[in-house]
Amino acid sequence: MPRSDENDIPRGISEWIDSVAKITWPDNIVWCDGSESQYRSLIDRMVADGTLIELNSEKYPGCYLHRSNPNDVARSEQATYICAKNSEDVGPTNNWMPYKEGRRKLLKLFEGCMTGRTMYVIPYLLGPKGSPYSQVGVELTDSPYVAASMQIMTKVGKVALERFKDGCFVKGLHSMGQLGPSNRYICHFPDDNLIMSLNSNYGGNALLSKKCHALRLASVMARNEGWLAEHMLVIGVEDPDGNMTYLTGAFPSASGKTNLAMLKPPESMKGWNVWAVSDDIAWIHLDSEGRFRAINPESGLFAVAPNSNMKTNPRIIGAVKKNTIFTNVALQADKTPWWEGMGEHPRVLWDWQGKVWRAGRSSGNAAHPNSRFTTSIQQYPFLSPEYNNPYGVPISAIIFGGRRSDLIPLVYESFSWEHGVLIGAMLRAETTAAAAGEIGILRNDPMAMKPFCGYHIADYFKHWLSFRSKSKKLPKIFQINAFRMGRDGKFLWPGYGYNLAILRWIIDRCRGKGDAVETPIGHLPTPEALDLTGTGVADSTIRELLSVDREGWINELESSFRFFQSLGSKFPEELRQEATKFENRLRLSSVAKTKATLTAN
Ligand code: OXD
Ligand code: MN
Repeated sequence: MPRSDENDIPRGISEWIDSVAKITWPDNIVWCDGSESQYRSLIDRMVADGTLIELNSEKYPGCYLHRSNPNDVARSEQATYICAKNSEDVGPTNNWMPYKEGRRKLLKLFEGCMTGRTMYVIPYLLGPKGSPYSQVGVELTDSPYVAASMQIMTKVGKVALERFKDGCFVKGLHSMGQLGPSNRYICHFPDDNLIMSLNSNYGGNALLSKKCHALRLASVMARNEGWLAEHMLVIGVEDPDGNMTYLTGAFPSASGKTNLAMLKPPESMKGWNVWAVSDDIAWIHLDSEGRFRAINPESGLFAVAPNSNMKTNPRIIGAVKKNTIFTNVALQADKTPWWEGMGEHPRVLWDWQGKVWRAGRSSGNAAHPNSRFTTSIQQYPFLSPEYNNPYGVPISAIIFGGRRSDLIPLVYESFSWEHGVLIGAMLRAETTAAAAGEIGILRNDPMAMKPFCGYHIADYFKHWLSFRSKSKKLPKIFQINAFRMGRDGKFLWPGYGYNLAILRWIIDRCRGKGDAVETPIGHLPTPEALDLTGTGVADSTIRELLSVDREGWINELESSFRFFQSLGSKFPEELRQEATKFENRLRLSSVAKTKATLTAN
């Protein structure tokens, strides 16, 4: 058994490491202590063997480029399984592998897979130090890229072991294997708090703290213990008087969540600011007064690079210019990173696979559309001062969103908690490059959790509904859509910094202000209730953005009914009734009435 610098390695952990070493046969075992010197030696080793390329040390100090195996550049949803005893525990939105089969199959595949390699032991803490909501995990991996990235994404070493008190920790076993698509598995065993991941080095498949622990396994724990583990950003919006309102937002992968979390207010909204608590994941607990309080379990950002620029996310551009691991971006001659949407396309550069890319001669993207940067969240200059609050921040509103080129208005508010849950359950969004597969396909992604809910999604809806009886201070629920397009295929809304206009209306509504009209889908802002200064959005455009297409919504609801039907008998009756109420509202209203209501205001 390896010894770490810590004297007392809890028994449960050392026994587990021994048992894994017996199966995987690593040449040696290295304990990760989270120290700067160890991070350095991991990096040096990877630079020496070509796993990392050092970037321009003057312009990008402490930054490196990693190029993945080309078949391993996104989350592999096809290869992701929940290994529970019954398929009914897992539901139709997950791949199921029977528990025993999963254990047997994976243990066999892991046999001897670390021969000739080092096994890194990574004890990590998710959440603020000293928080009752934080959790400990231990990832065992033969990937130095994973070991170094985990040090950015979580709190590694002593801080985790100190928190380990009751014998409870999440076990993560990862091996690069042959890094091939065959026999690639990302398996979750909720009954054992165990994750086994093989043959991928991609962040979402291999940094087991992230999607596997903080969402899939944590969602199961949250259901059992009465809290929520969500695919949500968390922000604090500060008004010109210094009042802070905290909001969470669930958006499918690569739908602008990071940009919204890092929104820079436009010139026209002086005195406002947005502080990031989380860009991807929120753990939400009810406090003793019945308020939702959210923490960010993560310590780093693993975000999409393409299209990040001074317009879309000016606040991150400077922050990733030091101590950052870039994955699958393109490389310029001066050894600085480049990606589509960064600015002018250099005439010659190396693409994400290391091939020469020449303007006029090469086709395709130079950077992979899902290329990423991994950076400590501490480097982000507008990190909320409450980021480390062990009890989290009090949430006033939950926002659902996603890429929808049609139908969904710029913003609207639900009538009630149950109606808000229905809006989340009905969420559909266009697929993005974050997961392997076709891009731009509209799919059901309830609460942006389709790939991340570790149990039956119908039970998950039930769990959301259960909060109604637990608190009278639940957040208001909204849906937003900054991606609606006009007939010419152009976005109707300028987005980015101007999304603050949407957030301000949401905050107004939370404070009992903000003019609205009642429509069958919910409360929509009147055009005058939105601060459109500087947006350049014409009156007719804002009316289009706030219009309700009754026929389109009836079709949307029909499609949702089909989806709900596919979830089987576990689908909660309460939600079915809510959907029927919605249908009745739509059918009883006429297009004319809806339009009249909107234009009357
Ligand atoms: C992510 C994702 O990487 O959602 O955050 O895929
Ligand atoms: Mn995500």
